[in-house]
Amino acid sequence: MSDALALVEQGDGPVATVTVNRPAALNALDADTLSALLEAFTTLADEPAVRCVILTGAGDKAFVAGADIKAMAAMTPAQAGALGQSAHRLGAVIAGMEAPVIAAVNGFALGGGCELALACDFIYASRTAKFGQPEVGLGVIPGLGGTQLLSRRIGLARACELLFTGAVIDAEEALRTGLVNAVCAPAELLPRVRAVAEAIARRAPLAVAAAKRAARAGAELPLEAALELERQTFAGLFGTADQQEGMRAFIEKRAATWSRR
Ligand code: CO8
Repeated sequence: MSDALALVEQGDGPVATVTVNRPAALNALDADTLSALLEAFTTLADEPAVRCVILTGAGDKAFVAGADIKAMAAMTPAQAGALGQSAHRLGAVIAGMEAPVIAAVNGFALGGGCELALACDFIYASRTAKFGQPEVGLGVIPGLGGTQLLSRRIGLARACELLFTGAVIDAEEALRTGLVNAVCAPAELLPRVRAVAEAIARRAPLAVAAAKRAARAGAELPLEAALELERQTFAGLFGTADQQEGMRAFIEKRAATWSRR
């Protein structure tokens, strides 16, 4: 395996896989790993041929075991602020890119690792996965969006319990709370996520991008404004070549061929 901190595999297909690659440190995020991830996602966001991205961790033990505690131990507030800024920038790139991003959580997703998974559009987990925000046990709080994203995913009270206790939950509990969409046997995780990613990649590109935009932006708006955003986005797709092709293909009982126009 290459020694790049963020491995990107794409081949000729529409699905790219990004692997956080620091297995000796359970894929903990230091500044270099964050930069490598930021560069990988920024590049993928600019590639229209990429229709869905899978994010996972190298090895069979961890997705990401958090921010690198050894690197953070001596940080000043200014250095921590800079780290938090690149962490938030990474979350913003994942949220803002057209292609959906699926986290395939194959082990520990703790602290920044749980947050990185939450920054993705949705999460599939291996039965061995463990989730938690243990930061309060280290004298800090989450810094990659966890104080905000966790409550949006599982509700404020459940999020507060995890944030205040630092408790670690297993994949089944993560499934029950809605933190993850599905739990699979370890060997089935990547094939299953790949099948979901390929199903997404077969759908109309502009429509998938519009659905992601409307769902994500709308979730931050009052309902009326969110529905207005939906109306505009829905109407804006009419007249596109893909809307015409998609509906014609249905009527003619054939598969659609998308042109991304
Ligand atoms: N940082 C640095 N090194 C780590 C980390 C980490 N988060 N996690 C594991 N490692 C290293 C260990 O130090 C060890 O290295 P070495 O062999 O050199 O001692 C190696 O990975 C293997 O780990 P363990 O021997 O500890 O493996 P175990 O199976 O015994 O335990 C655990 C696995 C339970 C996951 C354990 O490693 C652990 O508790 N890790 C720390 C988990 C944690 O507290 N994470 C939260 C960190 S704080 C945070 O994430 C703040 C988010 C800020 C976001 C903004 C920036 C991105």
